[in-house]
Amino acid sequence: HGQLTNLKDFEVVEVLSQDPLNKSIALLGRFAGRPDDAVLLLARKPFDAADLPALAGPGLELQLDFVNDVYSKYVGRPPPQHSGITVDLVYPATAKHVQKHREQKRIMVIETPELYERVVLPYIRAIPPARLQWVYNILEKKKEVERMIFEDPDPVNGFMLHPDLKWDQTSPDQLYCLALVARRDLACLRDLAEPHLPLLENVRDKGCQAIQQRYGVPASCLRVFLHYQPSYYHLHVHFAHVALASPGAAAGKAILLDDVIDCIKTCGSDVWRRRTLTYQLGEADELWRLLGAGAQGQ
Ligand code: M7G
Repeated sequence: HGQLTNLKDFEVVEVLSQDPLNKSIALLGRFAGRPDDAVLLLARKPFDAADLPALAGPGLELQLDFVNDVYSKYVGRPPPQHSGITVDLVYPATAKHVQKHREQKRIMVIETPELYERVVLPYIRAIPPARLQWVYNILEKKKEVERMIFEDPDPVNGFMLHPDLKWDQTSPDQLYCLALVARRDLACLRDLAEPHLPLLENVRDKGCQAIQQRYGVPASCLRVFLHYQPSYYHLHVHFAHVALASPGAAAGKAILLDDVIDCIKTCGSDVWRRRTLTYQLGEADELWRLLGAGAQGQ
């Protein structure tokens, strides 16, 4: 699909989830006359201090709600250039995309090395490579080229750093960037061992440096982590501002890159293969069924 200028043909089929705190909503919909599903994510943008003179000034139209003593409340209508919302569209969306955004019961699962070898590894290997197309598009400089923050082209220890889809790049205290490693043979945390230490340290050090240079956010303000389980099995590292409290930064999902590195150094090269890993899964996740998560005692 190409570029849209409006959503006139979009029909909402279902509200998948809502997050009043993050002021966001996920919708399932279709475009008139087309059979494919679309996932549409809408979110209110955070305030940008640079917009304030225009926003908290003559441009803001006020409609009174009430006045009581020194307290008053209004509904404000900002000028159009400051009332933008972020709109993320996945189209055509697979059942997997829909399921990922649908409100669902969550459960903690305990993955032993045996479960990993027997259930999770075959699951990862069976994922169609097409699901990583967006990653390869970035690595081959076919997409998001002008968004690139940094590149280390080394085929073994190299990586590319981009703003994450989740971040609209307005406020540095919402910073969220993503490092995609250049090599394609590492799927996830379980694959990491001693030979990968130079890669991991390179991503951490040069990634932090590039973010400091571009956005002025120092390494001490960055939460640098991997996901287990990730959604995409091409090794990547999340760089999020430490002030961001997103579910993706929570225990049971995020593992700090420094801990990944230190664990290999202190516990041995194959530690991430030997460890039992506990993490959260959504009920709609394919792995939930494969791991017999319902049968794990919940
Ligand atoms: P993950 O740990 O595999 O899964 O992270 P999660 O989505 O459950 O966290 C993948 C990361 O890649 C997420 O932070 C996404 O927001 C980000 N991401 C996903 N896509 C499809 C894109 C994309 O097309 N471009 C960019 N820049 N980031 C993406």
